[in-house]
Parts: sequence; structure tokens; C-alpha cells
Amino acid sequence: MARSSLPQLNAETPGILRRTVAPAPGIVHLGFGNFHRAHQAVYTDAAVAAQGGDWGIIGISSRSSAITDAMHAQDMLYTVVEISPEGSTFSTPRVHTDAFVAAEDPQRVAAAIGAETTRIVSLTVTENGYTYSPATGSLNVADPDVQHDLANSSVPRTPIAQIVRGLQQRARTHGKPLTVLSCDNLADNGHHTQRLVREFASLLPTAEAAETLRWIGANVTFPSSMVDRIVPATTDHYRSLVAEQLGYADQIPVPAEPFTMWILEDNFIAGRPAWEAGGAIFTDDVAAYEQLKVRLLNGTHSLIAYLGALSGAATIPDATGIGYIEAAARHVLRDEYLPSVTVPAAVDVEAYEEQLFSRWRNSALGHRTSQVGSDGSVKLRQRIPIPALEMLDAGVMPHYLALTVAAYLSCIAPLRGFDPGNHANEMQDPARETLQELAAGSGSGRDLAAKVLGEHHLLGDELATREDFIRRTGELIDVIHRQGPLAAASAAAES
Ligand code: CS2
Repeated sequence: MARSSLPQLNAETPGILRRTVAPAPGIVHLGFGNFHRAHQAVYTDAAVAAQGGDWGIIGISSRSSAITDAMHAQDMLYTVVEISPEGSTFSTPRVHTDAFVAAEDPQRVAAAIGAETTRIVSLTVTENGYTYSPATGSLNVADPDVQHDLANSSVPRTPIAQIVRGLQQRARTHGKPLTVLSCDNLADNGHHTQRLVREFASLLPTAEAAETLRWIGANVTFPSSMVDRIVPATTDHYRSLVAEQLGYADQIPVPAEPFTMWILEDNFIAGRPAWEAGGAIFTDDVAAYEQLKVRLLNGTHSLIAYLGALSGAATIPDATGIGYIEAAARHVLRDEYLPSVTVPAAVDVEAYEEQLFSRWRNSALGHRTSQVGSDGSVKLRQRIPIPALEMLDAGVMPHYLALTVAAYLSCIAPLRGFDPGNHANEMQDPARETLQELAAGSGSGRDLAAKVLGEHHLLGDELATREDFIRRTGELIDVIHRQGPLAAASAAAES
């Protein structure tokens, strides 16, 4: 059926909505992308359905108006398409009350955060949105956008500055407390966000800095949370599926796997939705869950994505189906990530591993290697240094962590004459240009690894001093370039 002949999804679409009216806004969400719409929004919908409450969400995209425009055209509605090989199920969360683009209206962001009705600011701005320096973990004051935001108080560009300006507005007006909730894949994401917010505030003029820091200290909490759901980018396939199965046109359906998990620290100074109604778990042990997820899932995912792309695999299920890649993934997960993690008591780690592989094999999802491989310069900083340093300190070389870095660099910053293929070329990365310049000046993989890790500190100051790790990474880059990724995985296995 041609989509143009179908009714468009909106509040009048019959038969699909549990509620026709969204709750009044209580949450401002930065990073209004697919992940948020298939995760936090779904939990919030369940919470409001179960217990009510003014927990509507104002969604803010950073630059693109693709989602915000479509949301307005569709009365703030969209379809979540849960995809498994057995079939698809559909739902339409009804929690968003408004949506806009920060870059088009920067003052409105601080105003939304500053509004008395706002009680939570949540973030899914990706690792790259936190404007921190991978080398130090601190706010990246050299970033031109951070510089801009320190010099211009009313039109902040970066999420951290938007939050600080919104908090200042609260302090100046009604003074009501607020919770800042990071939902990104960063270790200890609550404390990390708090640290960056405080660092930004402390760089303001002296009296302003002192007052802002004092107010934040007394009125803002930063709970940590672990989020988990594989959410690929949407495609025409999902638009057609919705049209065929539901009989309406949705421009922005969100595909997602059936699995979903949200673990949070219960530290909400201004109240929160009853997210447990959607299955969220509140615990004091978030850090352990976060570590488990960021390393075993996300870390292994990176290796699968880079080896997969170098082997011509478009999707994660295709990559996981290649025997040597699955073997390498199991090695890095069991032998190099797992020893660095304190497994939460409630988790059976063997079952967790099997569940991960079955999630990665969900071929119906079509999760692309280029999507998981994007932003490696900031993602790998979260995934690799701590487990690598722990093994190096114990006198053991983490060959598969080195292989992850080698495969990443081969994708993003190949040496002259090496073509990593289309899937690698599609990966976005904020450090691509810098790394490619370093690659252009390098005669070998060892040379490149020394420049990127040793001089440029891509994976932090400490790993920059570990010459053995840098050397191993460089050797594996050379093997990838000369003999291919399979030979490099064999070299890692034989060591
Ligand atoms: C992936 C994650 O893109 C990536 O780096 O590892 O997006 C992953 O799919 C999610 O964190 C799953 O919860």
C-alpha cells in the first residue's frame, strides 16, 4: 500500500492510544533521538499509565529538526516497533508534550530547564555530547563550543552548559530543586555528569561560580543509571511495516529489540515517575550494573563492529555470524572484560553472555556495524582503559583489547594504501580528521599507535605510558593492513 494514500499517525488515529492526552510536562530531555523514544519514553508511558503524575516530556534535539518536525506533524506520537525473528509488536507512547531544536532556539533550552514545573532533566546525548576530554575525563575547555559557552551566557550550545544555565535560572527565580539524570553509556554516569557540570560552573566569573556551585550542591542530585536496549536507526523498511500492519503513515517509527533494561539509583530530589511500573529497577548497586554493561556489552560490541566492518559485514548479526569474530568476541568478553567487573549478585554471568550473543544475532533488527562503530574515539575511552590497565598491572597483555583498538584505527584512520571498506568509511567520529592526519604522517601501524595512544593520549594519560600495549596495538594494525582482520585475530589468539 502506498504510504501517501494512508492516514498519518496523529491523535485522531483510531484504536491505538491508551490515552489521548499527554501528561503535563515534568521532564526535559536532551538528546531527543531514537534511543530515548524506545527506552525512557516507554518506561514513562508505563509509569504514567500505572500511577499518573505530571511527567510529560519536552524533547530537545541538538541540531537536526527531522524528529521534532515529524513529532509536531504527528501530534507528538510515534510507533515503537519491537523486532524479533518471531515477529513485530507495536506500541505508541503518549508522553511527549513538546519538542524543539536547541540550535534553533538556544535560550529556550535554559528556560525549559529553569521552568518551575520541570523536576527532572534527562540526557541521552551519547558519549560525544558530554564535551569531556578523553585524555583526562575532565571538561574539555579547549573545545570551541565549550569556549563559546563560557563566553556567552544566554545561548549555550553544549548540554553541560545548557544544564548549568538552566540551573542558574532556577536559582535566580523560584529556587526549586531538580534532578539531572544521565542515560548514556558512561561509567558512573551520574558522578561523571555532576563533575562536568561543576567544572563548567567553576570556570564562570568568581562570584557567579561560587553562588552557582553552592546552589547546585544544595538543590541538584545526579543519580547514576544503566540503560540497555539495542535501538538501530530507522529505515523505510520500518515505515512500510507500520503502514502495512497498522494502516497509518508514521515518518519516525523506532525499531527496537524486545530486550530492555533500566537500573537506577533512587536519588531524585524533586520526585520521579513510577518507572518500576515499566520494569525499571532501583538499586544502590548501579555502578556494578553499569560496569558490566559498558564493558561486556558495549566493549565487545565495538570489537564485533570493527572486525565486522573490516570483514565486509554490514550488520552486527552478520558480523557475529562470522566464526572468527564470534570467537574473538567471546575471548574479549570472558578473558579481558569480565575479570575487571564486579558482577552484581543477581546476575548469572554465563546466562548474561548467552543472552548477549542471542541479542547480537537478532538478524531482524539489522543493527549496522557502522552505527556501533561510530564515535569510537569517545566510546572506547569508556570501554577499554580500565580493564586494559588492570591486566597490564597484573603482567598480562590484553591482546583482544589491543585488537579492538587496532581494528578501530584501521577503520577510521587507515595507513596509506589500505581500504577498510564501505562500512568503515560510513563510521562517523569526532576525531576522524585528527586521526587521519596522524595516519598520513605514519609509516607503519606501530608508528600510528605510538602517535595516537602515546602522543595524542586517545585512551587517556595512563594508557599513554604503556609502551607494551601501544606496541602490541601497532603490531596488530600492521597485521590487519598486510594480512587482514582474520589474521590479526589469529595473532591475538596465538599470543
Ligand atoms: C552500542 C550501543 O553503539 C554502540 O556503541 O554498543 O548503542 C548499544 O547498542 C546499546 O548501549 C545497547 O543498550
